[in-house]
Amino acid sequence: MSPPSPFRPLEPVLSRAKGQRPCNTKMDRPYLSVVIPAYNEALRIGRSLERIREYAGAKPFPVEIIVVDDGSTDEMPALVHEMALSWPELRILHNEPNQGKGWSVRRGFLEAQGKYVLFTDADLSAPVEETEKLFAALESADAVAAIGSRSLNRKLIGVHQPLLRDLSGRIFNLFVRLFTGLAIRDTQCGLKLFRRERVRRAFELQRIRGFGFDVEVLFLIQRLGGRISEVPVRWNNDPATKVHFLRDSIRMLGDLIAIRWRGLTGGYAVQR
Ligand SMILES: Nc1nc2c(ncn2[C@@H]2O[C@H](COP(=O)(O)OP(=O)(O)O)[C@@H](O)[C@H]2O)c(=O)[nH]1
Ligand SMILES: [Mg+2]
Repeated sequence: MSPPSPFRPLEPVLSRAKGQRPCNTKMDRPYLSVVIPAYNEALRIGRSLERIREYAGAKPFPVEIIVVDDGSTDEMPALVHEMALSWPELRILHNEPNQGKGWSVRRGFLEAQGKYVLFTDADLSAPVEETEKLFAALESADAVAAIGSRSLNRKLIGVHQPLLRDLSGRIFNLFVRLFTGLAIRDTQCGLKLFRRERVRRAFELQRIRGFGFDVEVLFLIQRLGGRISEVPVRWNNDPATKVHFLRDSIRMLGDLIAIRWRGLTGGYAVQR
């Protein structure tokens, strides 16, 4: 893969008079939508949203932020509502009750209006600034999805995942390749950028509600003829986790079997 070029907007959609302040108001159709699935993230989301606000504020285009509160029982919804009072581009959707990360990302994606949709974990283990690399890869690889990867350049990993998670991630990836034929080294990184219209169908067809959804969406994008670019990104693992290792590993293996089964039996009704 060619090295990422310095970021520049993909199209001159936002030509503005010189010196004019970038207009980042509710009136503008967003160019980028940032979808954040969040479950009981009161302790982490405030700081992450501030960082995203800084990132978005430096962009010459409108950015909307969609937090999908997945039936949280902590203070997170109230906290986000409060931040939204002074940030009109921020909104929050509520699931009642908890539906799962996959279901939440899908909901946020289908609500998003941007030409591009970024999905990021609430803890920003992959820093939001790495989105620049994803934009560059979308452009240079003529891809419809650019996905962060922790496997392509290990030197970019500052704080690693715990050994057991890292190892199980590698084994999971072998199963992903075996079951889906996806030639991707890391399907699970929580930073992914999409051209919205080009991958919309894949998200509509997505059914997996939990942590295995990334594989399904990528599988569907590929099935529908879209190109996926895998991009090495920085990663500083936040050790707090909502993942129940054993329960979720078993579920994710079940997800792979389901994807394989539906793929073989025409269960996705994919029409290219
Ligand atoms: N919507 C939703 N998001 C979840 C759920 N569990 C975790 N998440 C989100 O998924 C992202 C990654 O979770 P995290 O606990 O950091 O997982 P890890 O980094 O893989 O250990 C965060 O944005 C979480 O809020 C859930 O049940 N529903
Ligand atoms: Mg995390």
